Amino acid sequence: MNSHTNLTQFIIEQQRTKPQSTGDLSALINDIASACKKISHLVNRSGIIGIGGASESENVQGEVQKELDIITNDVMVEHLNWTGHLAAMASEEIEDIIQIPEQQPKGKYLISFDPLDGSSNIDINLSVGTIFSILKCPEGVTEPTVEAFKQPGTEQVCAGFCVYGPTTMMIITTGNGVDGFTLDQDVGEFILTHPQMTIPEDTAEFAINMSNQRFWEPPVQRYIDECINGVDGVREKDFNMRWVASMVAEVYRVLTRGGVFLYPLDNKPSTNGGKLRLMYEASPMSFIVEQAGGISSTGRDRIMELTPEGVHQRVPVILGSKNEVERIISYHQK
Ligand code: AHM
Ligand code: MG
Repeated sequence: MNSHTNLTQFIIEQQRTKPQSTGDLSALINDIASACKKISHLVNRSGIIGIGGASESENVQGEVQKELDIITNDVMVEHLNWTGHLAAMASEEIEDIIQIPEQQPKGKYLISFDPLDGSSNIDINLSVGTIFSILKCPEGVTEPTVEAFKQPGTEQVCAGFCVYGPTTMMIITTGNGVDGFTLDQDVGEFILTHPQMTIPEDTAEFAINMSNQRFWEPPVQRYIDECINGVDGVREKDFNMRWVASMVAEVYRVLTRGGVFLYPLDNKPSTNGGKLRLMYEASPMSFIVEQAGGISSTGRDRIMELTPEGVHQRVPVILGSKNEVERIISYHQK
């Protein structure tokens, strides 16, 4: 492949390696990429066109929605509900499953997405993103309900995210490693710039919201204390800390230079067992992280093996560099 391979070429070339492939998944990934280009444009122009603020509504989880949360959800739905590749959709912003309109053809896939992750960062001009997870609709299911989505992360056929930062990037996996594409704004194409991304096994960088420290369990308290003690403590090395409050930016950093990202179990009344949602945040990010050689766990269970109990179920997330996440898991076992 030359250095100017674009996303369309890349997925068609991958599709040709699987003779039984119908091309449906490739077409669906292209549809998602089109939606993400539109979202990138809207995010970029949000201040100018006056859509950067809060809306008057709350989502199902009681969070005040940003105008862009609602607009980007509509962009995803409008790009995906008529192309014939999906049987149903689920979104962070919508309580129930989103059905395909009756007049449109249905396809064989299900998608879950967070249309604008990290949207609290919009006002302050930091990175935000879109996360998605694709499953096969179970055989024989023509009217999918939430039950159809209750599949463990190991059943994902594709996962990805787009980060709208200094450049817009799309990161995807279909189970053959992780590839990163940069949006060339001049020609409107995602160009393969980061083939086969891998997460270094070791790191000296952690990311956690320290303001929640008093709510954490002892294993996480212990791990972070040891990092902070640096060369003077048992780890005998100094650690660096980052917290962007935008999972897409944190996972992108981990994919690029390693690190560990934690949104752990806590006893904060508002989160009730973790903040991040399994179906459209934790599960797709776990697929990507594992495909890049990292580990993703709740501290006790491999996130990829969890079957969602509902669309908006929350789980603790600890992911990143292999040796560091293994250490944190071992602290949970003690
Ligand atoms: P969101 O989907 O409503 O944006 O919430 C998810 C985000 C993650 O991107 C990020 O890791 C986390 O919330 C930040 O939470 P906090 O504000 O507690 O630091
Ligand atoms: Mg989110």
